[in-house]
Amino acid sequence: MKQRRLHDGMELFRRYEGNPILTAAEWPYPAHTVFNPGAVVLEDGTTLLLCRVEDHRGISHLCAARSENGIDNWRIDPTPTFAPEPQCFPEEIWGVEDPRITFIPELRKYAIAYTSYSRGGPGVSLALTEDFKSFERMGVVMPPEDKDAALLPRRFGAYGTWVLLHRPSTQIGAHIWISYSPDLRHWGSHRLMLMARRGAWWDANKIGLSPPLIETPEGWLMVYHGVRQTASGAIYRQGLALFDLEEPSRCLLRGDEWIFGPETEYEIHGDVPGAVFCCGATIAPDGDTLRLYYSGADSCIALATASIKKLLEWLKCTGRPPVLPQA
Ligand code: BMA
Repeated sequence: MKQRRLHDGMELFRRYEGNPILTAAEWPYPAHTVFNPGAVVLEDGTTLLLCRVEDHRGISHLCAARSENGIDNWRIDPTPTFAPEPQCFPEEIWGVEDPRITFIPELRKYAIAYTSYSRGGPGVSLALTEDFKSFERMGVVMPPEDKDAALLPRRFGAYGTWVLLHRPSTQIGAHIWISYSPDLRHWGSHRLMLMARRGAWWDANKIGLSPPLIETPEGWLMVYHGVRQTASGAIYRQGLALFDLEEPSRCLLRGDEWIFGPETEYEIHGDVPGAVFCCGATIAPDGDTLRLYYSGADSCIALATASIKKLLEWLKCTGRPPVLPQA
């Protein structure tokens, strides 16, 4: 029985009983849906969610919600915190979406990698902030079609290069790539990091990063989403992989089964039924509880928690090094 529990990935995450934790109904101004928040714990212990808010035109902006305990009593900014600025940044003409936040100790700033929805499709843009009030936009760092990006928090290797994960859509499918930069502006040395599987798999053809990578003593823990196309639409589920601490492009282990998928009413009914999608996670004060802030059906924000130790145990028990890409 014990063995069975350890191998059952679906038991790793526990949904907060008060889900959903944030919906458009709580918003201080008119909003169609709120979802896909970036998440971070600020220096004073406050949890900040930078939520994607879709307005009644279908255009998204970002709005900050803050809570002392990361669970309830959210204080929501009274007006949009980070709105598209297409006059100066034409790539934001159809909105800004899906922020992933990384605190960069060297800069003493938060880096936000977000989707800028341009006429050419979704691309990746970067912005820096110290306080989530004023923002320094760096513009497009990965041209369309590319999304699901996040920075790692420090430089790597002898040349001290910054590292960005992202998900371009190419002729060979939608896989997770890794790219390097000397200055956060110019990116190169692009390479495949994790490939979508093929055929009947839950993560066939299209995968993408969920929250930014989580640093653990065993390696960088990746929660990623896989998209299964079915006759009645796509199913978005979450899976796990582990990467080398010093060489984050090197995958050590990948789980075969998904560990979190749509089940509840608020995950199955909404604008995109059957999508559990995630851009942000934090670690609770106990140092082990991962708090995944995710979207139910692209319509609301919910919370699920898991022990990082147990996620790693599960990966070590059931995961395997990935098969190299086929030529
Ligand atoms: C992805 C992104 C997300 C969205 C998800 C599910 O491709 O567009 O913004 O939440 O699909 O619809």
